[in-house]
Amino acid sequence: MAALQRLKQCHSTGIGIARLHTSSRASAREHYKMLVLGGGSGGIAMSARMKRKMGAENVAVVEPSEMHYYQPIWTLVGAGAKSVASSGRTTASVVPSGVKWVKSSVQEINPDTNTVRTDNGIEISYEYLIVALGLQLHYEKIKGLPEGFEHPKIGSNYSVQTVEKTWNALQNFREGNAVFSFPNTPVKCAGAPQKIMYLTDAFLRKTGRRTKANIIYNTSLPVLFGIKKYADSLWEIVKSRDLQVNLRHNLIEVRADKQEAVFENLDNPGETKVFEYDMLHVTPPMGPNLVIKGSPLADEAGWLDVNKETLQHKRYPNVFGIGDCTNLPTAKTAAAVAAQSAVLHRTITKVLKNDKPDKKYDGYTSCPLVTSYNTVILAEFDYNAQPLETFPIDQGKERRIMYHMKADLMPHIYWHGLLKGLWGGPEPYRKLLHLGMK
Ligand code: FAD
Ligand code: UQ1
Repeated sequence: MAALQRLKQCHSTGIGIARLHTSSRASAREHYKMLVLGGGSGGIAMSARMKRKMGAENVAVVEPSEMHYYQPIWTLVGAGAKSVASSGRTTASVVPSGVKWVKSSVQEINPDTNTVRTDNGIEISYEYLIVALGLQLHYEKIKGLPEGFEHPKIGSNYSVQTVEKTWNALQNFREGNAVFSFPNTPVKCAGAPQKIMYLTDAFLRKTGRRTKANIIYNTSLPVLFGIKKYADSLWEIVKSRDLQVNLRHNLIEVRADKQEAVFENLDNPGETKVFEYDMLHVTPPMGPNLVIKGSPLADEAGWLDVNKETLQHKRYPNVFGIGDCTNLPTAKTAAAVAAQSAVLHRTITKVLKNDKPDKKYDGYTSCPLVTSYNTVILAEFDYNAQPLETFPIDQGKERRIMYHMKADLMPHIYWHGLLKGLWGGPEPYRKLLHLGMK
């Protein structure tokens, strides 16, 4: 109950899953050469890189949450293959030593005066600013949520408060419909809404209940996945495992007391369809961070308006962006953050020397599409929606080795590589592995 209360509070205040802090230990010093907003994947990776570049005493990161989560593992937590505890570490342990952690929430960004105001009224000025505020989840945009999560049979891998509810619902499934949704907004990790469907299918087969289940994926999109090569593979899987896919279906209401989910048909406005469920997995609508949306840094839609090659802000040259909060036209993932962190490091190095940024971000992003408890299709692609694969094998195929990469190797790369500012994505390995190949 308390957790759900917090979920409601967080969504209305726009702090995502973060816990609110009313006190800050911001020191009397309120100016930093490099100020980083947000201590998630991008914010911590850039804090580590900036510490190396200019010394810890010149860098501060503003982040209200006591805990830092490795969100990609929540797909496996929702399916009972990992514990939620394994996904979190304290923020104190991931902020690079010596870098100032301002434990509060940014309320206002004023790039014309180079200042930021926090929720406890502190004004911090900066010479350079990196914005890494992530995106916001909007469960409340679906009628009946988030309070519907108080009922069983419903879960969501997208929030730490609801991810274990997915596993509960899966274990308690008896017969009927298992329904999975994909919202009518941009999302982070666009594969995650269907990964949990494949894991559900696998779990029900393993436990002998698959014949009693209709597995239904209702997506707002007109496609199963945005990149043709991987979509083709996924359609094959969907057909061979008897999974029902309904395109252009958008979840608008959950009647959790009756175990009913209401979808609208986006191709026929006004037409709605009610699905009874014995298990429902919700991927919430998502949108830009409201602090950015309310600032001069936003584009028309509210995302941070950055140059898609250099990650420098289009109008404020001392402001930079990384990750889910930006309007970079690629899929929002931690893999993209990794590649962006290397480019941004280089851009800032050049800007500090009054040189022109030279390294260009190609839109690299990756989505390990978990298709069972021991297989993954490793999608990797760029701005042109073209596969940009690391390994010289066909990654459109389901592979066991890629599952181990996702489940066992990637968390280490995240905690000890990306967050330490040492992992800038697989580009160097891709080049090495493709030596001599066209
Ligand atoms: P985040 O890591 O979300 O960090 C944003 C930070 O900003 C948060 O710590 C937040 O507390 C803070 N913040 C927000 N508002 C304020 C404020 N006002 N003031 C101060 N701080 C604030 N990616 C992959 O690469 N591979 C995957 O397999 C994968 N699977 C995923 C599965 C799921 C279920 C989910 C939820 C995500 C998955 N992702 C995956 C996506 C990945 O986790 C994100 O894209 C990545 O974490 C984005 O990093 P970020 O720094 O932009 O945002
Ligand atoms: C990656 O770099 C990354 O960031 C740390 C992820 O986030 C968890 C990923 O899921 C993937 C797939 C990559 C890309 C890495 C390789 C080795 C292909």
